[in-house]
Amino acid sequence: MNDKLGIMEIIDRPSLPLPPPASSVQPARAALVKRTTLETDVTVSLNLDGVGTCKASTGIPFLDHMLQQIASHGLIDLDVQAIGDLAIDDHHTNEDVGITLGQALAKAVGDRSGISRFGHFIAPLDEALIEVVLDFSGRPHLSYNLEIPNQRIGTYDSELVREFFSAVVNHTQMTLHVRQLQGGNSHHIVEAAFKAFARALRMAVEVDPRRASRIPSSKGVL
Ligand SMILES: [Mn+2]
Repeated sequence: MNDKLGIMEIIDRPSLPLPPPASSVQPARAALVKRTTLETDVTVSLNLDGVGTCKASTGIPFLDHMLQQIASHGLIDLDVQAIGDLAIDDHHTNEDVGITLGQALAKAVGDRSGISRFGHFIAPLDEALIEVVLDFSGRPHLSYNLEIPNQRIGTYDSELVREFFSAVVNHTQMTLHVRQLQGGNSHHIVEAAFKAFARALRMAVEVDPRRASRIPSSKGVL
C-alpha cells in the first residue's frame, strides 16, 4: 500500500516455520521414587502435567494437608505414601517425604530442558502473606525467614516446615526463597507458604514453547 512507510514489508513478511508444539517433543513428565531406610519407607509418584489430584498418607495429618496444597495449586498429580518411625517423632518421616518428593521432582524434569526454570508467587491466606521465589538452578540453596508463632500446628512441630523445604531443595537441586511479608496465625503462615511454593513450582516447571527442548541456561547445562 504505502511503500514509503514500509507497511507492505511488514504485512507481506513471509511466515517463519513454526517449531513443533511442545507436547510432541516432551516425554511424559512423571516420576516414581521409592526410598527405604531403617527409619522410613516413602513412595512418591507424581505427574507434573496433572490436574491437581492428591493422595497423601504420611501419618502426619498436617503434612498431608500441605502436600494437598502442592498438588492442588501446582496442578501436579501427587501420590505420597509414607510409613515412618512416628513413635519417636515426626522428624524422620517429614524429612524423608521432602527428600523423596525432591528426588521425584528432579526425575520428572530430567535434564530440565524446555522448562521455564524460574517461578515466583505471593500467596495470601487472610492476614498471612508469603512470597516464594524459586529457580531450578541445579544448585541447592534455601533462604527462609518464616516466623511461626506457635510450636505446634495440630500435632505438627512448626520447626519441621524448614526441614521439609530444606530436604526438597537439596534433592531437587533448586534455589528457594521463602519470605514472610505478613502473618500472625501459624496455620495461615505455613499454608500460605505451601500455596505460594506450589504456584511458583508450577510456573517454573511449565513448558516454555519458545524454549522448545533447549536447556534454559546460557551455560547449556543445569
Ligand atoms: Mn488449612
